[in-house]
Amino acid sequence: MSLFARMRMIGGPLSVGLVAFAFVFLAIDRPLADDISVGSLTISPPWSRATPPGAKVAGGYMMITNAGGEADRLVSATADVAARVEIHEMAVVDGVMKMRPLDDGVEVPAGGMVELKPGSYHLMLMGLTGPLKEGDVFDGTLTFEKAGSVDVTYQIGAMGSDMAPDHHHH
Ligand SMILES: [Cu+2]
Repeated sequence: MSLFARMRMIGGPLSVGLVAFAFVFLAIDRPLADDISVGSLTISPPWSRATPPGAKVAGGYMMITNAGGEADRLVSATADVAARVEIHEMAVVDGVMKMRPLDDGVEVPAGGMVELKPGSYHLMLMGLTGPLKEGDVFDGTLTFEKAGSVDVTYQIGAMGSDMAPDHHHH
């Protein structure tokens, strides 16, 4: 066997190893968002979805768990990429999917949870200042009737995605 062939035999597995090593580092390098606590509430890392050029609205999603003995209520939100944020509900009315603003916000039941997700309750980010790009983040606030206000950071997932960008890490 030539020296060259020997080197290739060693080099093959070595380069596979290096590629695997690089992937591990990439995975570690990406900061994983943590749950957010405010009062008796725990909020999963909020997320949104990439938008096509010219889009003026985007959704905002998260899961809110209430460990307390009293119901709370998400009453308003802001996002630094949007002129304003509404709280919406999506429901099938006469076979047609429709959404409507919830002026009183959405309840987080005592000892229970509410999930804001595509096709259900969601935040509606209105008047986007620009397209949302996958992999970017933006800041915002959530305000609860009892727990008060909390700063949050949204991760932007793929266009049309129906789960949080870091879902597979859990
Ligand atoms: Cu909506």
